[in-house]
Amino acid sequence: MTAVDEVKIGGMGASRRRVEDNRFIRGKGNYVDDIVLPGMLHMEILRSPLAHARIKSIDASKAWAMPGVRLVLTGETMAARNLAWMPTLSYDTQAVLATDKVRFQGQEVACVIADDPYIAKDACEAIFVDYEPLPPIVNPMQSLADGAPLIRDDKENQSDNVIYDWEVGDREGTDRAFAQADLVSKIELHYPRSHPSPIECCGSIADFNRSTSKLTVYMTTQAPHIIRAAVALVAELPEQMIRIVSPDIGGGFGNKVPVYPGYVASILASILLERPVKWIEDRTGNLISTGFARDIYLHGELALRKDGRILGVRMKATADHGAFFSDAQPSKFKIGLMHSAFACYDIPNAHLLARGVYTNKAPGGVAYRCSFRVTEAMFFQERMVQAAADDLGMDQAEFRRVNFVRDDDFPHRTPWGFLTDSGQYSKCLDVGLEAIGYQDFLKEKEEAAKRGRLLGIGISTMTEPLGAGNSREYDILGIKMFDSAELKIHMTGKALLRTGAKSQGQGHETTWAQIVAHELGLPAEDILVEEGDTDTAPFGMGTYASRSTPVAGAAVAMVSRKIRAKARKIAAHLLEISEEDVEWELGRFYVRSQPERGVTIQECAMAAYSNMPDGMEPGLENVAYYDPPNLTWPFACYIVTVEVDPETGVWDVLRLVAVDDCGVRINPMIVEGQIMGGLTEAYAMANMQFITFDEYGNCIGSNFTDYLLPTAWETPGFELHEVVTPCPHHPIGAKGIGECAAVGGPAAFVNAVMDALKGTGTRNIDMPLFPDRVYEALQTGADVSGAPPVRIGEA
Ligand code: MCN
Ligand code: CUM
Repeated sequence: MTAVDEVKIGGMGASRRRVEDNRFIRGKGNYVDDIVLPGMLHMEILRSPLAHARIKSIDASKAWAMPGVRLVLTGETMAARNLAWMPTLSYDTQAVLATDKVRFQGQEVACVIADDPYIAKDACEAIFVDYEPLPPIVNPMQSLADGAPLIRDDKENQSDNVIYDWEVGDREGTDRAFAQADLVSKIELHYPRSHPSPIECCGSIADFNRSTSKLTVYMTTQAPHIIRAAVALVAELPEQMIRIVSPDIGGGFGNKVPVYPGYVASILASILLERPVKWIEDRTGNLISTGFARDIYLHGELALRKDGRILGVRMKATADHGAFFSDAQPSKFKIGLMHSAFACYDIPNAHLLARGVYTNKAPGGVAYRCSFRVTEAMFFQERMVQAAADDLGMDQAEFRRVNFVRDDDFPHRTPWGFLTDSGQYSKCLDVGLEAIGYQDFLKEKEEAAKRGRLLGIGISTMTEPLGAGNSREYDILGIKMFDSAELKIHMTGKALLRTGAKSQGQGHETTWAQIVAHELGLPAEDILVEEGDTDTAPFGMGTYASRSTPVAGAAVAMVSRKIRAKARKIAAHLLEISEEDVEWELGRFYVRSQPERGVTIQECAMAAYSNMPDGMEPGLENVAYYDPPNLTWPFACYIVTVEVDPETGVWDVLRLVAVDDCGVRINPMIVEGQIMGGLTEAYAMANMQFITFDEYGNCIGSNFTDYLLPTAWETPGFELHEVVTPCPHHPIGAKGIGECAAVGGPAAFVNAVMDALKGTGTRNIDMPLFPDRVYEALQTGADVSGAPPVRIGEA
């Protein structure tokens, strides 16, 4: 007998087809809106049309009088139960339903619960709110100006619109580095707001059962256990009486991490009415009120030596958080992991100064395919790097290579204190340059220029921190960041695996089974994976920051090893030898001196229930909680070539080469899918996705005719390559991949267009690089800002 063939059983490295697609491609997914409970009522939200206004009064009498209306909730109703405000994940407060003022367009003002959603919607429109308009603020410059109206006058010690001032790094050392520099390269950048816009909007069905006192909430959440804890603490309900179920999720991308007013209101409504209450957000509601990301202004400086070495980096970031500071991020860090910027470069000195401000916009800064502000960090980094190479007159690939952390330099401590542990940065760059035909393209570009054609090449290289925690450094509201897996091997050798993560489309049902197959030799198809129900799943922090593979995936490997350790004892018993004489090969234990005498893992499973050794606890199941020693640090190199039409400013992608190193790949096909999805989003952000605010605070881009999602038609082709540097501390050597391409991609597109415009004087065009912006740059040779307009005059 020989060991089972790992690829055949769908183990690690197999491009196993996604098991979840059996239901998804048949239209049989089970999303929140698919769930119908007996006696279920429907909730709609009335939102503010104004960005900043005092609420003088709310008259809901007409709504109450409409047939089929069961309940109208306003700020006043909520306040009576101490629920008008809720804590955010960043130690701020957020209005559930407005009481005093509205602070952004789209803010939740009232909720109607009725027999059907149409009645609820009509009744919302019958509510009369008397607003007294106040001057709206749509950008931080305005917000910080003298005499700016105070947005958060609800907060006791708040006398201006500043949320935080935060600093990290060595200010003096960095100043010294700048004093010694041959050249200082400076650039002003704005990473505009963007929106995750998952296909399924947010929603919840709260079902409070008075007779059992149990509250069940089906909801679109990426982190069910955190929600359970939040409900227990905020609503003061006993935790064992709360069950959060996150069924199939139609994409999350970070949109479904925070706690939204709609969830809270539906829960209260169900408790008051003792009936299930469903809230399903519409598209505009999703786009204008939930999940905004980015919106950071940067003044960046690099201290450079003539030979190309970076001596120091200075970043001054101003983050526009909108009306409430509700970022989901580790507590210690005010501007997320912005200070992970430049981690792939060997830089002795760095200093980051960050300021967060309130504006009259929806809460922003919620991560969108971004491990806590890492998308902004890497975008700024790579835009600064390209500008610096240009300022030095140095080749942009060479400039990167000169400054990369070398392969023999790990573990490497970054100037902002992160520890990176592995990578082959130059190799990835080489693979990319080779694939794109770098030298040939430079020649082609020169030739084309002679004929008035504008070609450009953009590079983006970065390592990013994926997989929070470890628990020493990472917590959210004090809850330490680790994760879990529970594995139950049934008598017949089939298994049930549950984790504390929660897939939103990433394919966990497929890949987790592959890890078990790799560890135990059970066929992947024999392992059922379940996530998302707090009554059954082990406690975990959920899925975001590409933490599932680094943390929950590691727990899957560890729990499998616990099972294997017990199975080994059973094997020794079955083979009637001592445990020391038992050897393991995939799927089978055997006698060391007699390899043909062995028992399969399935035989051990049967024995665990029918023939266990004396004194052994029956059964074959276990749970593992995994607290990673470090983050994982995947690396990526994205290279884009473009042609810009000088007459129109339109730019087309010629080629896109991606080289990703996410360590060992569990399922290469799924990894490639993640990369392609991320590159598509990166392209959308760079090229077409525009969601902003006019001077009155009206959200522009509140529907899919204005906020564009790229289809296969617009999206360029991708050429994917891989390099594998196993993660030294992860049990199976894997690093996260879920966000890399969305994080590193945007700068490659912008750098390519800016490279085509080199010599015009323009140093930056803010995303999205619309043709009119590119055209303006070509005409003026100046930078083109995409910041929302400052309002002239009074309200
Ligand atoms: N994987 C692998 N080998 C690796 C790393 C990952 O096979 N070395 C597989 C994993 O097992 C998993 C997938 O790739 O099936 C992504 O894994 P990972 O990098 O661990 O990321 P998460 O599962 O934690 O997913 C989160 C990440 C985030 S934060 C956003 S945002 C995002 C993303 O995933 N949202 C997505 N990709 C998404 N993809 C879909 N379809 N939908 C979303 O909402
Ligand atoms: Cu950062 S968006 Mo994802 O972490 O869910």
